[in-house]
Amino acid sequence: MSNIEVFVWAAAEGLPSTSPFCLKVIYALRLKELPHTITVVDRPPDWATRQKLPVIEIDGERIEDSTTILKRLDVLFPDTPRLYPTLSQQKAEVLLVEEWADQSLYWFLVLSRWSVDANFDRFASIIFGKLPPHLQQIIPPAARENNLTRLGNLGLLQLTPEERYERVREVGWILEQRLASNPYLSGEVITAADLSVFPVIQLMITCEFVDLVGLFDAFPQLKQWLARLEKQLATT
Ligand SMILES: N[C@@H](CCC(=O)N[C@@H](CS)C(=O)NCC(=O)O)C(=O)O
Repeated sequence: MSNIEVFVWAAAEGLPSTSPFCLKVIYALRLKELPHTITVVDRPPDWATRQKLPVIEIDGERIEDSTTILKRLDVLFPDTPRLYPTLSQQKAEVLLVEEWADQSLYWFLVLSRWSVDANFDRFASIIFGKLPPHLQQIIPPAARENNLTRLGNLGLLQLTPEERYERVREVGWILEQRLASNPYLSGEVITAADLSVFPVIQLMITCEFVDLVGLFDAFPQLKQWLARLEKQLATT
């Protein structure tokens, strides 16, 4: 049996991490039923050249980036459920959705979490709450500033609250259309597409973002998909 250790940002709100990329990897390991250790850290290990999480160590092999990790899991464990289909057209579709989730959808989570005061306060009390008082004055505002700069560079801070709400509502609508004829985003089985989108929506709902309250309630297929994944990806 392989020795697998995944390094993630803090657990919170009943979930094993606050990071959708970390959740994506944890859920992939659960789907494949691969025994693993989850190590929660407050900074990436020194060997992580990109200084981002998640990172994983599999029998001494160190891998960075959630997409690279998921692809490697399919190679290393070919007898477990595949995350990427073998047929080219289906695989292309999964990669497209994964890229959209990681590079576009993800930033709407960052936008709500770091730019809306009530959301930030709740998040900060969880992840920075145990810092000594003198660091509480320094680290949370610096981290917030850093993320606001990233959001500004992407042009997302220019959106009005109405535009932001509408963009996320449209995400719900897009997913609802995709799920109209299939139980999962790319067909009959869970793939990397579901594992990339699901954690972002799950965090948006679980963290009770005040700017997005009830937004996904209007989409019945989406709600069923969320419930299905929550059940299938839960620990037994
Ligand atoms: N492309 C990377 C993105 C990972 C990523 O952005 N992780 C965030 C947490 S959600 C992080 O570690 N941020 C720390 C930082 O940017 O300082 C992946 O898919 O793993």
